[in-house]
Amino acid sequence: ARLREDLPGAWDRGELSVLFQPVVSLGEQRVTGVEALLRWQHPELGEVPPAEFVPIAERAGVIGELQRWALTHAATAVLTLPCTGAPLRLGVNISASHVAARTLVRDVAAVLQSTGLAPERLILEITEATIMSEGEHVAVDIEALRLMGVHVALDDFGTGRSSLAHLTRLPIDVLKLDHAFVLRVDRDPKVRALCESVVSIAGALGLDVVAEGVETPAQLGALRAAGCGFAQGFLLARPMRPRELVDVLDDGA
Ligand code: G
Ligand code: G
Ligand code: MN
Ligand code: NA
Repeated sequence: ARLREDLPGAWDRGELSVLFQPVVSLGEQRVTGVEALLRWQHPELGEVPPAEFVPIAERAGVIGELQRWALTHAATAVLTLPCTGAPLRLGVNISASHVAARTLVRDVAAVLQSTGLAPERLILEITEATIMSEGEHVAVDIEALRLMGVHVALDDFGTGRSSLAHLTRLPIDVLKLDHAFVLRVDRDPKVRALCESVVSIAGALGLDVVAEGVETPAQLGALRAAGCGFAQGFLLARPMRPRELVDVLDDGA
């Protein structure tokens, strides 16, 4: 009840922030993008994780407001970063009820307009459950976003009801291979074979594959061997403030 009461307006009180976790291209060996991850510093309760407050925002009917703040804040921060190679891409997580609310297209268009971020640089991270479950208009809205030039990533691929057959029908550009696969890719030959198949099918469909939650060199090696194009995880870089990101970008990762 406490969080439910305090969340609305937390963004206007300066209690929310966005961390950015680098996404590394394994081929180019450099940071090609970042994933924006929300943080809430409650004045009395301390840090509240997004897994806790995002569902509260959904139930309280303020997910649109929260997400507009997050999108605007993240886009603005990314536009201040130095850029040597191709412009950094920005991944933003979008929750199911925001897609269901049907304000997503309008909200994203407004943020692109107000910040000046090129649509091609934005990747909306949506879970398969969301893409599949919300009925007819979801496909229509996602298609409208893609027509604007915005990219869509299938988040947490491999959890829930994912299937390779679905991939041919989903309106997506990027596939984010769930942490659960990455955890076992270096030790379990079956998981390794599965990752190789996913990478190969994704390639045939023109999708980029990002491995999530890479924590060890052995995992990274196995993913590289499987042909995975991009990786993200504590081994490569933690979620960080824009100021810290500058150093990672300077290093060329
Ligand atoms: O950063 P962390 O691992 O604690 O994130 C936990 C969950 O919160 C992840 O599933 C992530 O997708 C979600 N999350 C983080 N930032 C946002 C956001 O801006 N919007 C939504 N809808 N979810 C977010
Ligand atoms: O659901 P989604 O994929 O958006 O969640 C991303 C979450 O994964 C973030 O909360 C982020 O903090 C977390 N994360 C990022 N890198 C790692 C990692 O290497 N290991 C683990 N366990 N979590 C990670
Ligand atoms: Mn994500
Ligand atoms: Na994910």
